[in-house]
Amino acid sequence: MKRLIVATVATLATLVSLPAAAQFQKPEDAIKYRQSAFTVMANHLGRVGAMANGRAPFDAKAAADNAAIVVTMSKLPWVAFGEGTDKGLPTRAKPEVWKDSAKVKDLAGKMMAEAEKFEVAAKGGNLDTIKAAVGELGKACKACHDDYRAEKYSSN
Ligand code: ASC
Repeated sequence: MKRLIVATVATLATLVSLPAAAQFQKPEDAIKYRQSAFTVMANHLGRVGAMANGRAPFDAKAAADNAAIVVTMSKLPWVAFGEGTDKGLPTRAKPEVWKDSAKVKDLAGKMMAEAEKFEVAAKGGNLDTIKAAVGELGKACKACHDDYRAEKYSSN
């Protein structure tokens, strides 16, 4: 019991004292984390995208719920692009991500802002407005992918 308490306190102390960027024990943990966040974000955006292009019936409540998830997820990947996380698992993040970090930060900020606007649109319940917001958010995703995401996964 005492050992468990010591171990728990030690773990908590590490979590509290490390900066956010150091919350990952290994580069592969960071890569897995950011890929997971993007995967979940894309999935929930895709559900509304399907309503926007008529592949799924429009469901205003589901659109708003999915948009809220997109906003939450949009905030998560960035901390997992710390120094040294360019390698460790196959990744599509180009080396330029770490060279142009100010640009990437700017693009990430724009994407998060479009995600917020998308949520406002989704809560409004008007399909045409939602379609436009999905389009703008998609453009903000693409703006980063164009320069910073490779076609293929690295083999490291
Ligand atoms: C999505 C998704 C992306 C972006 C991108 C926009 O729904 O999964 O990666 O939008 O395709 O061009």
